[in-house]
Amino acid sequence: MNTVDRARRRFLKEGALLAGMALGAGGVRPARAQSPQYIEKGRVTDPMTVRSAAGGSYVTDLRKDVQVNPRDGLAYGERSRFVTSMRSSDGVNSEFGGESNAYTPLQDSMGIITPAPLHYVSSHGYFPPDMHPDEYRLMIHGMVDRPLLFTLDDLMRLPSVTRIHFIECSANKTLREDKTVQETHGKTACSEWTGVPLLLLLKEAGVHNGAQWVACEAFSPDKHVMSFPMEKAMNDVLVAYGQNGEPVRPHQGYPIKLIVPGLEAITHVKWLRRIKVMDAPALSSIPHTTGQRPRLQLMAPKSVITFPSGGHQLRRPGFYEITGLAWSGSGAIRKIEVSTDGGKTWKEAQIKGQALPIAHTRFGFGWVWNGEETQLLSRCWDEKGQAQPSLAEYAKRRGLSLETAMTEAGQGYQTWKVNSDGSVHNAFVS
Ligand SMILES: Nc1nc2c(c(=O)[nH]1)N[C@H]1C(S)=C(S)[C@@H](COP(=O)(O)O)O[C@H]1N2
Ligand SMILES: [Mo]
Repeated sequence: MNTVDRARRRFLKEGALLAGMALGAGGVRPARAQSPQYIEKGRVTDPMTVRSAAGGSYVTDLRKDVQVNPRDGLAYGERSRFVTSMRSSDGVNSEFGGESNAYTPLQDSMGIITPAPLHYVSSHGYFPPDMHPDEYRLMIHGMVDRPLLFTLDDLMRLPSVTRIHFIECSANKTLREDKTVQETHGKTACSEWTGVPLLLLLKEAGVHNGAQWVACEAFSPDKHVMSFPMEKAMNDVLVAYGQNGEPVRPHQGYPIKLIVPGLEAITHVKWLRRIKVMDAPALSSIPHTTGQRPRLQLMAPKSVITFPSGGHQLRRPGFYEITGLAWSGSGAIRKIEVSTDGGKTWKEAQIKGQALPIAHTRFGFGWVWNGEETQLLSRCWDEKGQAQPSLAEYAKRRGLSLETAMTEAGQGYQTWKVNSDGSVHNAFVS
């Protein structure tokens, strides 16, 4: 028996679980199986007719330089009009006039890459600066032998690396009133970043002995400055110009975003213009945050079920693949467990695709919903053996009340309550 047969057999054996999907209570009986059809000028034809009617004309033109009408969605692809997933916002930051925060719609996410137009945005209320790439300069100075100035072209000529990393704002936390996973966890996203290792630029500049820190500054009006130790700078930091196969988007820091893998997202300076090598951390220049100290926090292991999650509606009992994301600032995710009974029992989930270091990791878990009220939650471990703490564990460790632990750190296992009517709600965290 070949693998296809085996897979088919397994599928048929498990088919009983799936039966409820097509024909179960409330299910719509599918129409008689039909061969694929194309609709042409309002007439239904079969594919052969369409092909012969077209007379093969679409392969006769060998030119490929014809201008595309920018309005027909072909020049820069648009998604189907039936796909409506969008960032949500928590309103306008009156101090600076821009939107405060925009959240990733994780409830619709697939795989591990967040499309750039859906990547969450946190810009402390500022609109993205609109700089022509020819005017861009990156300065490396301070305790170095040779202060350097790079144009964007200079940076793009250097040996590049491409890596997939998540970023997460340390304010990514569940509030009781949050309804969807976009609201509870939408301040994280994961992209494929392309850029120059900071290590390479620092080596070129020649770092002095005794230099312990780098301070990285933006050219946005807030002059966002963040410091982190030389050890990190010489390790895996990326001066990124690429995001998911195209230039970094304006909201993410065009033309350059600093990627500091695993550190809280506030250190990932957008619109980067200056890196100063120092013997002490620079004080943060953001007056409206508490960040007057250098920020070095590696993001703790975290996981969340993205389907089903708050706002989803299960239409009938039967088989569902529970799916979600897990990540850690310290390395790769090793294990994810899911509970479908409010945390009484746990079973290991399946890692879908690869578990990459400091990247969102997709998990799946086959579940047969019996139609009764229950609670779904997940927890994870990373390759360093660190566990995602439950809220109680976290509170105990820090000597906090559960409520304070939650508002302070956004820790705990996100819990989704499934009602017997199939509606799914935020049950806060366990
Ligand atoms: N220049 C600049 N960089 C910045 C910020 C900012 O306001 N200005 N916000 C920081 C914070 S708090 C976060 S969470 C991340 C968000 O990155 P994103 O908007 O690309 O998701 O950018 C960081 N880098
Ligand atoms: Mo943030």
